[in-house]
This record gives sequence, structure tokens and C-alpha cells, in this order.
Amino acid sequence: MIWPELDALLEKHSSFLISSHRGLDGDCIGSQLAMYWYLTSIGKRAVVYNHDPLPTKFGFLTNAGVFSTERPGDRFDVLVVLDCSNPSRLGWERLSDMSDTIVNIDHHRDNALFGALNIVKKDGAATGQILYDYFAYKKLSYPPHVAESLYAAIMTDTGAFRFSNTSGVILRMCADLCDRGADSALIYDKVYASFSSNGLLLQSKIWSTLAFYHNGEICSMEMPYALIKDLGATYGDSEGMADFTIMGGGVEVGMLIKYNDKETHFSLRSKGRVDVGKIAASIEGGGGHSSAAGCTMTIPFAEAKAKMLAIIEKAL
Ligand SMILES: [Mn+2]
Repeated sequence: MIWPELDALLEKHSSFLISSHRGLDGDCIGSQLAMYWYLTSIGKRAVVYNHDPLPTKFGFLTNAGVFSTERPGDRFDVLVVLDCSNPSRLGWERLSDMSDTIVNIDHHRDNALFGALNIVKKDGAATGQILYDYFAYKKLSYPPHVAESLYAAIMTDTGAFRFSNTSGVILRMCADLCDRGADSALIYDKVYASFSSNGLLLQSKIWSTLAFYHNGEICSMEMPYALIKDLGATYGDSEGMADFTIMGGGVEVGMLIKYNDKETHFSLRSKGRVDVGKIAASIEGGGGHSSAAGCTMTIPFAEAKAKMLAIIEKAL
């Protein structure tokens, strides 16, 4: 049981820096807020710092204002890294300048176990699930806004309870979070149904690139990063589009390709036959889950796309 170790470490120290991966998603946001609440509730100093900003659609969450992209100038006793398989995914460097001790809490199976304490539940649906279990172990009674953060974390990493990582355990957990005050309809509405008109316009442009390969088993969509700014949209508006690439019957693998002159990023999705986590991990810096993963190639778009198509076709 690793919880007593975590207890001891959190008790012993007084200042904590909380951070997560680039391209903030619901799980990393909700988990950071839950950890921030817990640490401050036991009288600790906690600061939340991420390379990328909080997507505006998550601004409704209580304490959303603690998210900062400004690197703190001081040191912390402990760096708590949540939902992040590898320090390189933080997007910021010189971790040892910030703290000597790292606590690593995550559910990615390719987690590099880079912490002094590693709490990695590889079969977990979300990092929010791990924190839920910790709070349950502590028999904590927490306010509705913390239940809301944990619910948002688990909801987004299960694709609103549609992905195969959704289970009875997860649904019972989320039922309990609703009993504790999480408003499931409101959270769904804020996260999935609150796009700006510019955001929807961006999505329509991405949809217009829809293409199929390999007898319809591979589906792709594309977006030059510059399009976001051109349309007055935000990065968050393109988040979630990758999930649409496996909506077609007969499609096995989907990819959303985002690119600029220097690099080409792939958000990969699979219905199960192909392990896209393995494909992503075969590219340096890439990784993820068997059904959803990501990687970046530092080569131009057309070349990168052809290369990825060949890799997927081989896996099929
Ligand atoms: Mn996650």
C-alpha cells in the first residue's frame, strides 16, 4: 500500500509545486485542482504551474484562477507531477531548480517512474481516479467543487463514459461524486457544449480535411497550427476532434494531424485492433494509451503523414 508513503511525504514538507503535461486536458486540470485543494486544506503552500494555459472552457471550475504559466522564482520542497508520463512532456525544464523531490502520480502505462515516489496505476482510467481513491483511503469529506474537479477529470478521460476504460467501478465512483455535489449535466455542458462560434468554425475547417485510407480502415483529419490564430479560435477548440476520426464504421485507426513548418503532431485513436500507444512510443517522445496516444515528428507535414500512414498500415 503506497498511501502511507504519500501521507508521510506530504506531512513532512510544507511547500508544493503542482504541474502537468503540455496541452492541458480535463484529467490533468481536475487532478491538479483536487491536489491543490487537498494540500491547502492541510495547511500547506501549493502553487500550480504549467507550460500551457488553462483552456477557457475549464474556467468554470472553482479555483481555476490558480493556474499560471509563469515560472515561479522560488524553490519548493516537493514537485507534484500529475497525469504526466515523462518529465519531457511537462514542456518546461530544469526541474531540479524548482525542487529536489518529485512525486509522480499518473495512469499512463509508459510512465517513466521518474519520481522519488511513484504512484502509477497503469490500468487506471484517469489520474482523477487515483486521487479519488486516495481521498477515499483518507475518508475525507470534501466540498462539492472538489467532487466537481474529480468528476471532470474522470469524465474527460473516459470520453464522457464512452471509452472502453469505463467500468462499473468508474461509474460508481462518479455516482458518488454526484452525491458529493458534482453537477454532471453542468460539467458536460461546460466541457463539451460551450464552444465559441470561432471555435466551431475551426472545427468545420478540420472536418473539411477528412480523408480515408487503406480501404477505409484509416481516417485522418488535419490542421495547420496557424489556422487557430487565423480564425480567432483557441487551441482547446481543436481538442476532442481526434475522437471524431474513429467515428466511421469500418475505421480502425484515426489520426488528427496538427502541423507547422518545423513539426508534425499526431493524435492517434484506435478502436482496439491496433495498439496506437505502441505506435506513438516508437517515435521519440511519443506515448499514451492503447486506444489514444500522441507523438510528434520533427519533419514536414507531407513526409510525416506518409511515414505515419505506412506505420499504421503495417500494424493493420
Ligand atoms: Mn489522464
